[in-house]
Amino acid sequence: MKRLRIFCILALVYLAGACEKHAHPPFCQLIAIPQEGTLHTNFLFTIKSCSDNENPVFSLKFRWDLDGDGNWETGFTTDREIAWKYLLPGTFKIKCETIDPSGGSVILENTVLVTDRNETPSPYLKLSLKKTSVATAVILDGSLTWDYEDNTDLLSFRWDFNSDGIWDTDFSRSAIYQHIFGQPGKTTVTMQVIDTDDASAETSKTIEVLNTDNLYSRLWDPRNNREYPIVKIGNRWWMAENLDFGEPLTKEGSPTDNDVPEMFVYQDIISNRKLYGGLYMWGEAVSYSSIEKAEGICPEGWHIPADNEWKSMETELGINQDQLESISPDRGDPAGNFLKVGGKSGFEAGLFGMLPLTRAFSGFGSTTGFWSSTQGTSGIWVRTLKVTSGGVERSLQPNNYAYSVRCIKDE
Ligand SMILES: [Ca+2]
Ligand SMILES: [Ca+2]
Ligand SMILES: [Ca+2]
Ligand SMILES: [Ca+2]
Repeated sequence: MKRLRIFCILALVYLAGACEKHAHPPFCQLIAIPQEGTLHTNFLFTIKSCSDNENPVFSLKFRWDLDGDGNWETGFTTDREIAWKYLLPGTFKIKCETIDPSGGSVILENTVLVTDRNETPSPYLKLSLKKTSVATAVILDGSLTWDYEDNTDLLSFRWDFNSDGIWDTDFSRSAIYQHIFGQPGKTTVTMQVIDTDDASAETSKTIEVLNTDNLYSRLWDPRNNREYPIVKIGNRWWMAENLDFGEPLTKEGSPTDNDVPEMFVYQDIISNRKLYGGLYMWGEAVSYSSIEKAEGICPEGWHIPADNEWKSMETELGINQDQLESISPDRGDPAGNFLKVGGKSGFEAGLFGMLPLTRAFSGFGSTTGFWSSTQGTSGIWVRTLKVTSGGVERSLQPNNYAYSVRCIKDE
């Protein structure tokens, strides 16, 4: 009898201990981000760092009262995160009841402050060009600026074209402004926007302004989503950067007429294609067409310039009729300098070298060459610029050298 009593007492103690053990509630943290916001703030409430003595933490479930009014906004779920916006300002108590499968439960709490203060506008500025000239009007477009309380047409904008801290316009309701940057060089333009409740914000963009009286614009090539600056010399538009389109081969590779545009990239370093464009054998440049002004690998509506189109451009740069036919390396000096980076034509030819038959990249920093689509008796007409000369060399070169490509817009 005594034994049985002892056994019962032990059993009760054990069961009580077990029950007590099962009563252990889970432990978690309730984080609110941010702690303070407005009627537009998307608050994020997260349950973190859970532990539970008896159950795996993934078995815990949660339900939420997000405004402290005692009504649960959700049922029990395993989601540990909930986003919430408030319709009225105030201080809100957030409660999260956490239960484990053994029936243990705990209520976690946090508090957020919601005010109805005015939000500052979010300015967004887009420039119609990344590169421009001192002669070209650029569209400064702030129309994608937005504000929680005001429509964009109620916002006011003003501009500091050189970011010297002195506003160059008054406030105006127009989000779009046209401006000619008269100073060459890199310049930063700042737009300030103010809402009807006097909250303001600023944003800036940098633009490169070239010292040429020729007009600048841009060409977008949808084939590889590449944008090029373009310049109008005389009455024709030229690419103001080397073409960068095609599949790179290493310098030992041999391009073929295979419907794949193939090119070489300086030093076989792929990232150089962005900086210097591709180097193309002539067949690839003209897509194996022998027709003058072939579109070749140019974007639609553009083509590989004919020898005569180069000559027309050179005439604009002051090369006279007698010199046009010359094959002297110094032909038309200083027209070659006008074509180089920083030159007054805006053509911006960099001396990025070429790839001759020896298959060693050569001439970087000292020379560059551009194809024409015109064949001569013993080669292809090419234009070459050199660091040692102010001329534009016009020469016949083998079609299996690799030169840069500048496309010209169709007439
Ligand atoms: Ca509630
Ligand atoms: Ca506002
Ligand atoms: Ca200014
Ligand atoms: Ca090919």
